[in-house]
Amino acid sequence: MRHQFSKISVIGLGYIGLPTAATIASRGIEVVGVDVNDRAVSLINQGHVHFIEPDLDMLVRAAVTTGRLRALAKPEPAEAFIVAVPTPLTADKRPDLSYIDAAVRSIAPVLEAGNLVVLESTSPVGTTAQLAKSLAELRPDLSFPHEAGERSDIRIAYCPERILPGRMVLELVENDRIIGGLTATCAARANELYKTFVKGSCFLTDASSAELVKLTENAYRDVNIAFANELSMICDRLGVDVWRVIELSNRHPRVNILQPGPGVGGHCIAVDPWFIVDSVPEVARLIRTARDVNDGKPHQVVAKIRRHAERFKDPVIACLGLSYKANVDDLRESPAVDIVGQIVSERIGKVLAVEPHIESLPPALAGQDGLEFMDVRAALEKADIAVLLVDHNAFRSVEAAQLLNKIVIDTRGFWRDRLAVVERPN
Ligand code: SAJ
Repeated sequence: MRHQFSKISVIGLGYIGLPTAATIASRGIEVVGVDVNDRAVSLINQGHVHFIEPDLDMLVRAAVTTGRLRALAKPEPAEAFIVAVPTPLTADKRPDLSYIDAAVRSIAPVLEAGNLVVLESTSPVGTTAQLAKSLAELRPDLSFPHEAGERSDIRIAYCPERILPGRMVLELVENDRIIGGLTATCAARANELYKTFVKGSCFLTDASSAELVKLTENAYRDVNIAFANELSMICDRLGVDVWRVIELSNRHPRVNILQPGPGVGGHCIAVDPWFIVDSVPEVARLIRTARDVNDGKPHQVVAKIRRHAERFKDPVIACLGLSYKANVDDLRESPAVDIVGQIVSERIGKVLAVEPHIESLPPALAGQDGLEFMDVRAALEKADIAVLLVDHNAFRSVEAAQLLNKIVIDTRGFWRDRLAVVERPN
């Protein structure tokens, strides 16, 4: 067994990099976090976080206070580099790997023989091999596994993150990990790194398989959510309660249907299946269709709101929740933001937007006529139509009396118990 790591660098201090960096630091290892966002670097160095995630603030504060976590704008030498930068989609739904390219260029000058580089960013199959080639071009003085095999100076592996926003701090330690090495030695070295903080099992494989495992996990969930969303549209047409149909179907020992919603958001499930579609468009037909079904759901919600709003002269519509899912402040790819944006731009009615996890409207919605940001109580007092878009715990306290005599569009089935006692004009 090689020596333990004493200094690790994490490139990218976002949703994945920051919890990873702080967790490794909590194991007594020196961690240097690198980010191009000056505000994030400065906040972290003061022991603060730049997004909300349960328990992360405490973890980061402890790591910074003990001097084990430092944030910098540029990498410095370390024994291992974990690359956790975004891999968004381009406008034509293709993977944008420019952040990985920038990370490669930033670490190349400080790489030393014996170093390990692990890519964690969700990536199309072949990206880790390409990362090795790019580093080799920038550092011809070092040998890399795609050419030198087991004798390479630099070890390179892929280890996808799998943590669920809202449970990140826990899942980072508890979840099993998949480690794909460009060689067996690369995988074994990465395994040593992850064993310093992962309590779950680490399964070793090759880099391409590990890349596809990550995409498969999220595409699988997307397809299953698409089934639930399609079912909700079928039930709407047939006048049947989708929540009850799912509840009862799930009493079958081999059926486990997920929950319909206003659409699929976030930076993972709504994005990653496209990486598979982009690689093999002629084969990935079901995965592609699931994306289309889930992307179509917000339009169906808007159509429903439009239909109900037509009954009012000047409809006031309260939209509860803007984040992409419950109890997080993350608005990325949020169907709720799309829905609110569409109602406003189509001038369906006056919109009162509520999101307890943020302080003001996001740039995509701010400053628009006919849209106000307010708390849930005020919004429900004024609204003719109440649309529940996110099942935040904060909305549990809404009482049946606050929904009385309103049109209620509950896209998550969250208020079913209250709606049973509310007189709901239809
Ligand atoms: N959603 C539904 N119905 C459901 C479940 C989810 O409509 O029954 C919606 C949510 O409201 C949200 C979207 O799907 O808009 C995605 O939410 P999520 O909780 O399913 O997943 P993410 O995007 O927060 O995190 C996923 C996780 N992947 C899997 O569960 C396979 C997480 O483990 C990954 O680490 C993460 O993607 C990632 O970073 O890839």
